[in-house]
Amino acid sequence: MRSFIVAALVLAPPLCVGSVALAQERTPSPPGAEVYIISPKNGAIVHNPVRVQFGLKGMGVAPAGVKFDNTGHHHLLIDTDPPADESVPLPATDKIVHFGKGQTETTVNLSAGKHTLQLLFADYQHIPHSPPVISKKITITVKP
Ligand SMILES: [Cu+2]
Repeated sequence: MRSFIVAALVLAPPLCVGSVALAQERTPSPPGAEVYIISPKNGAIVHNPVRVQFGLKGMGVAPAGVKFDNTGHHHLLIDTDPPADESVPLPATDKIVHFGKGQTETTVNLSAGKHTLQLLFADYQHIPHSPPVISKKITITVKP
């Protein structure tokens, strides 16, 4: 019992420090880091399933949960803008798709018509780096 209390006291301070640091310090991205959509190209007319290939320069891919300098994992933004608050973990929605296993491509099925695609890289906790590593937004047209 006594040792349990001691352990709790020892553990408590680092947890507090960690949560404060989380709110203030984002994982830095190295200068020149770049994420981009290899394919499809901006303006492409495509059919389902749409194969999307992710490009990355100056950083490495690591699975979510694995903390390693200058790494992160891809997020595909479909028909949406990046969240305004980039200091919190990205939500997982139909429009913000996480590739936490370290995938570098995917296939999506989209309704016929125009769609936008954009890649946002984020750290092991799904929080965008500082400065954020984000691709240009491309527009594609999906044929019925
Ligand atoms: Cu993620």
